[in-house]
Amino acid sequence: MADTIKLSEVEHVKDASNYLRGTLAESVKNPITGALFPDDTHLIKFHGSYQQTDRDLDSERKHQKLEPLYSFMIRVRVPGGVASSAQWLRMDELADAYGNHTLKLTTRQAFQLHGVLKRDLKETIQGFNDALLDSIAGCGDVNRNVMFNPNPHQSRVHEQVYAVTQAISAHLTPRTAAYWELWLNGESAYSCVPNEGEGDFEPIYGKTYLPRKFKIALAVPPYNDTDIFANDLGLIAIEEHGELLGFNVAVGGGMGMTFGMPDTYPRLADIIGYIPADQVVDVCEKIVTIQRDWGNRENRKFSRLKYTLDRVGLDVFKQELNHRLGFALEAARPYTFRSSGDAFGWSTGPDGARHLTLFVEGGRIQDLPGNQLKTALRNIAHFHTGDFRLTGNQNLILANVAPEHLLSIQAILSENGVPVEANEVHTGLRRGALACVALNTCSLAFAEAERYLPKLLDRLEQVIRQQGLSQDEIILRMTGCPNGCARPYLGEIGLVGRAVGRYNLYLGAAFNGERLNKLYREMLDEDGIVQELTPLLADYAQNRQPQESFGDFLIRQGYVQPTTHGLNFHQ
Ligand code: SRM
Ligand code: SF4
Repeated sequence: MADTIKLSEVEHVKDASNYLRGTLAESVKNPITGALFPDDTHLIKFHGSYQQTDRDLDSERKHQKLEPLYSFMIRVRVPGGVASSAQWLRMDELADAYGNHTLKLTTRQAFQLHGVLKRDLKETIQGFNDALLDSIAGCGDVNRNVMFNPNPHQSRVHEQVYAVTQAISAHLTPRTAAYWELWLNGESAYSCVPNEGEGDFEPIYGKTYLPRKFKIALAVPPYNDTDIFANDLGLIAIEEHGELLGFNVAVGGGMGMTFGMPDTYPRLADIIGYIPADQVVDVCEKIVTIQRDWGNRENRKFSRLKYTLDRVGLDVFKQELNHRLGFALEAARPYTFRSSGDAFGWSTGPDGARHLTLFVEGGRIQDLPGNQLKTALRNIAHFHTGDFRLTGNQNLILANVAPEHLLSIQAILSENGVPVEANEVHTGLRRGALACVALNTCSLAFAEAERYLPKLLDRLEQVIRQQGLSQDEIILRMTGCPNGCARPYLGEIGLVGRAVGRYNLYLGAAFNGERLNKLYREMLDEDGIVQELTPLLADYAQNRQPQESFGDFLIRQGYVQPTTHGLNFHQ
């Protein structure tokens, strides 16, 4: 007799939910509390939202015998990160009307609104639906926002890969009608609404969806600006004579781990072969279904595809994939990644169109004294005829700027104190830095990240300038816990929160996103971080070889051993 499987609690909730409906309708209407019923807190994730509390106020409210200040984060999908001016304006309005007056550009090219009260959830979702945006599958055990940086200045292949990105995203969007019923009264301006009779049938996912989240990213070499190896499924575009031919397929990436559990680890995806472009959607579907059938549904700590792969072995996985496809993957084709960051400032595309990549610290669109970024972008969106492109590094491209708008865009940014050429204002260290949200909204944060990193960088930049490294690109990534939302294990410098004001320091990832870093020191406070990094940066400034990146240098000098696979990350 087969062993009895003890499914995790979330599996039961999904199973009983009638395709993600649960009791969400009643929960949302319940006026007694700002929260949802417990089971619905799992289900609302599939609708793109998390129930959160304001952690800055939790203890004060407890003291006053009040329930926590519940509010909701809503993650709005933007496949490939491309949003129109009208969509930008709508998100800006909604942040003011229902959110905390800021927009977060995430590390997966989505918009996040924070601080939306339960009573405003419906109006908010209807608000972005009117602008043809949705939050379905923003979170939850499904395929998430599909990443691709369609850097408009680069090539025609980027346009072709962007079309593939949209096709994958649409194909893997859940078919349940629950989202449309609950938030949109069964109506939608948006084309993804299920056809009559389809809404209670999930041809790809089935009624319990996937064991865990699933992530896909695409990239066109030499730019790995979506960190494809951090994804469950990464697709590397292979081109010939400026035309897209197909993709190398990489599987099993993921960042999350838990402190004190060495059998959890970050892992980079392994390349398993090549497929022609017209088969890519099918390959994505089959990989998703293998994970649906083989992924661990008992313990969510081990549910991601990376653990499935290390359990069954890459060869068995490949055989199963070939079997489900009915053909074998070809041998992977050669490619080279050079970098994983963004290039800032004005650029010109092959068609002569002009684009401006702006540095957005921590991905947060807000007005600060002396830097009114939110206002500037709102004013630009009123007339900009091109689009707004969110990058996987939390930055923003104003793409396809009409020639007659160039000067006015420049003027608006400068009036509002927004630097146009980040290279002239910030060090390479700050420009390449990523920080996750962490406090005050993330319930899993042990330490600050987005709110604190700018201050830490003020100190580190002094060292950088003293050492003459101002314009050197060095990748630093900080998170408030080991889950890895800013992909810290791909930082040449990775800082991961252990406790309030204390971080583990990881070193030695590759500049192009092809090697993980390694633990160097634990539980450092701010002085400790600066003291540990100062001699390393000085050594780098004096003894590096031409073109040698900081991560490679640290390994050559023996400060850390290279991590060659997730399984030896902790060694
Ligand atoms: Fe993440 C959970 C924020 C990208 C790995 N992530 C969370 C939650 C929802 C906390 C929670 O579960 O209660 C955070 C909400 C904070 C808040 O207040 O907004 C959160 N993750 C984010 C964002 C907003 C970080 C940011 O500052 O940009 C990113 C949203 C991406 C998006 O638009 O979809 C974000 N999260 C990532 C990434 C990066 C990526 O995908 O390239 C990772 C690492 C890659 C990976 O998935 O392995 C990531 N988030 C996690 C994990 C660990 C998953 C694991 O397999 O162990 C969790 C915790 C979990 O799922 O249990 C998590
Ligand atoms: Fe929250 Fe941790 Fe993700 Fe940061 S890394 S947003 S602290 S879950």
